[in-house]
Amino acid sequence: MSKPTSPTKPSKTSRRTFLKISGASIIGGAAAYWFSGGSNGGESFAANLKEIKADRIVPTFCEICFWKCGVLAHVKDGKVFKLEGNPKHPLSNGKLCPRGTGGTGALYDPDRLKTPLIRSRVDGKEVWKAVSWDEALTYTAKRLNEVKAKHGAEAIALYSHGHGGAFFKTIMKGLGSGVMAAPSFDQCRGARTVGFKLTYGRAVGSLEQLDTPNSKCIAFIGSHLGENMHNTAVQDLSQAIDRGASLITVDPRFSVVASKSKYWLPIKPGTDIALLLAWSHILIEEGLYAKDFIEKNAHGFDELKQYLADKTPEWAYVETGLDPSLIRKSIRELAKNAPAAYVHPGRHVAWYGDDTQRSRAIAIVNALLGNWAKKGGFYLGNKLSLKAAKIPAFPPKAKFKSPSHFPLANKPCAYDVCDASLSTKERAATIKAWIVYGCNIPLTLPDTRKVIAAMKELEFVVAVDTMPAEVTSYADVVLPENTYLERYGELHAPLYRQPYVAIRQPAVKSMYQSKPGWWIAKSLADKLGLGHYFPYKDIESYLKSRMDNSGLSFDQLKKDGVILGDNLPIYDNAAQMQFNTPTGKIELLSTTLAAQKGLSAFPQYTRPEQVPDGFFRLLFGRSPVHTFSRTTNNPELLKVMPENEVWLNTDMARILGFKNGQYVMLENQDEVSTGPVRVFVTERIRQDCVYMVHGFGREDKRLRASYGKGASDARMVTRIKRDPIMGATGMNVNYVTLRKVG
Ligand SMILES: Nc1nc2c(c(=O)[nH]1)N[C@H]1C(S)=C(S)[C@@H](COP(=O)(O)OP(=O)(O)OC[C@H]3O[C@@H](n4cnc5c(=O)[nH]c(N)nc54)[C@H](O)[C@@H]3O)O[C@H]1N2
Ligand SMILES: Nc1nc2c(c(=O)[nH]1)N[C@H]1C(S)=C(S)[C@@H](COP(=O)(O)OP(=O)(O)OC[C@H]3O[C@@H](n4cnc5c(=O)[nH]c(N)nc54)[C@H](O)[C@@H]3O)O[C@H]1N2
Ligand code: SF4
Ligand SMILES: [Mo]
Repeated sequence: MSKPTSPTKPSKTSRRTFLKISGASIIGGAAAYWFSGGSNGGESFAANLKEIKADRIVPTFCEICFWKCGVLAHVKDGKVFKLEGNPKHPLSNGKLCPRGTGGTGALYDPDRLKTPLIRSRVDGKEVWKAVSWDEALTYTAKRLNEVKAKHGAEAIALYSHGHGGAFFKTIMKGLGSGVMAAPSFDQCRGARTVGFKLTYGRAVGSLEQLDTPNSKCIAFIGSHLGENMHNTAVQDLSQAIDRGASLITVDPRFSVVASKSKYWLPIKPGTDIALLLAWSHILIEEGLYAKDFIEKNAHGFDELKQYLADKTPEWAYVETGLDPSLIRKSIRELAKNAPAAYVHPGRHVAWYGDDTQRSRAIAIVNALLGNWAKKGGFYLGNKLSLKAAKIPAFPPKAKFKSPSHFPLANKPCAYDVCDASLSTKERAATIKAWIVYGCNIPLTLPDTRKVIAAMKELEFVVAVDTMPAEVTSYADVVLPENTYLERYGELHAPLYRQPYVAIRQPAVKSMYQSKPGWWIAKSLADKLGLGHYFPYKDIESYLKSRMDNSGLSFDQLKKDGVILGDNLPIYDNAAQMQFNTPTGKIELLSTTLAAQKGLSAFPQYTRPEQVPDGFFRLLFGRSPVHTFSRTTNNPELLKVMPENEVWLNTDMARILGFKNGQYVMLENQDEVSTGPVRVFVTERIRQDCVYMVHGFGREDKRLRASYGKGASDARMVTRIKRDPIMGATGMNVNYVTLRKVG
């Protein structure tokens, strides 16, 4: 294939206005960026807001994604009419992202779950029966206790994602089951955690410890910040750009951040390790690496140098399709600005099955740049240590017996839990019941077909959700949680640049029969005979006691939504230069991996499988106005982006006869299909791949606003490549064709 067109250099003005996040006007602003790329048209709901005076303004934090920005909910006549960023909260600084602003759509979505439901049989037909909470919880407890009695506690698995999961983990610990899985591990950032732990002895946290506002040069490897809309990360990047930082974007697609970059490297998908090794090679060969820093802090430099000797840019060119001069220029740009320069570690890294080693390769380039605990590089952050509540000791946890073995998977892989729930010719299922909290498993795990088969085989499934999401369709019991705007939740005190504690508290009363997660978990625990693990009357008294015991004011927290801790040093701190690795150094050479049979001490590059003729590699990512399937029925956000599209290179569209806006079906290598979905014809993607936003192609008819809109990338992910180190499910290994419809 020929090389994609090179990016035009962004104008000064377009750089300056890069994704500025403002208060209520945000939808128009961000949408303009997104839609200038040619996606669906949209209108600003925020622009319609009249000057209404609130009866009260309630500080809380957002749950439209997992970043947890501080929100001010403006309430009038018992209704939330506006959400704004809390100026006191360090994650929002008075601003929300477009999705956060549209959080009222989650609250007032007419399709919400309204009552507890039990799957029942009437005249031989399966129906949902609306039941009381008492009936639903009594039944759930009975079924879970039956499974435990028959198969042991380890036959019960929990899937959770989101802040409320903690309450359900308490139930699991009380039951004595250690089978607690989350898609944020093997479908998301687990490989990054393990890769950085192997190299630096610590993970890059959920709030990535990147000193972006002070950075002079940043390289993004497929991290599409700006479409990936983590509020503070985007605000920080906007500041860096204002200060003249140069950006480098490595992406097969001309992403929003690529359009703001000095260099775009339109890499052949799946070849990033080759580029990263060549970058490291150049740093060493040209003597551009941080010599003193490496000498003092790193282990295995000489071996690395030797390993990289033949990993030249010319070698990488053959693999990546990237011009050697572009490879040289881009790494010299990073080196010139180091240590105030970094390669972004990414977040969703479950791509090609080489994910831990790719994360290690990123960690190694950063080590060579000497940016650890440096201004403009990685900072290490601090957190407030809040006192935990006193509860009785838990029984010993029965461990998950995974059907697969990954030496450094430090928690159960979500995929393996599903695998263990499904009998095969060789083995019987060992997992018999699921508790699912806030995860839409059929769209989240690879191979929807397998998830559905597992859910059908399970003896019991209870789903706690706000929406009639696909996962609820296969459950026995559905428990309607209220939205974050109707409930209290656990305190939030993360590791960050500035330590703080934030509160989630209700802005309005619970709607319908929905209940807060803490209440559901506590009431279920009572029925299971585990009530002693929730030794409080209500959550307010629990939160107050935690704050009191930590010497912090609960009243002030309720009033401001957040309390800041002391600003401690975050750079050049001796304590931060201690590395919790076997050698006590930054392990360029991983002694842990070297000791494992079949694993390699350095990141090894393997050429990805060739895309079969007539197919495109399927890539996927985020839209600034949606979060996975969480928001694709949100009436406010649907106004801005009602369906997803499939990006197809202009030349390929011409050759194959596809027109912009035309609807097609997607079919993959396993003859699974999804759609119809609109084609977006663009020069902004390589010829060998197509791209779509995850979360659309909804399949439950109860989701009236989104049912059948767009296509499901999840349906196309029928193949995976596992990371041999920690089990990440590489999902970018599927191929699709486009079939004309109508
Ligand atoms: N094909 C494909 N698969 C992917 C990805 C991809 O891009 N493509 N991305 C991967 C990544 S990075 C991640 S992190 C995971 C995300 O995986 P999930 O967290 O499972 O993502 P969602 O689809 O948002 O599912 C969230 C569910 O929670 C429900 N929900 C929303 N708010 C609440 C609430 O307040 N309480 C409760 N109880 N439920 C709530 C929603 O209705 C929805 O059913 O998916 C991974 N899987
Ligand atoms: N608006 C919004 N923001 C979000 C989320 C959301 O749902 N909505 N979800 C949040 C979550 S949980 C996560 S994990 C992050 C995910 O966001 P990111 O960490 O940014 O990661 P991905 O979604 O994997 O990245 C997709 C990008 O990688 C490119 N890509 C695909 N294959 C390759 C390749 O082989 N090499 C390179 N170099 N690039 C490639 C794609 O073209 C695309 O631009 O976003 C977070 N932010
Ligand atoms: S980044 Fe956006 S959606 Fe996520 S918590 Fe913040 S405001 Fe909410
Ligand atoms: Mo994620």
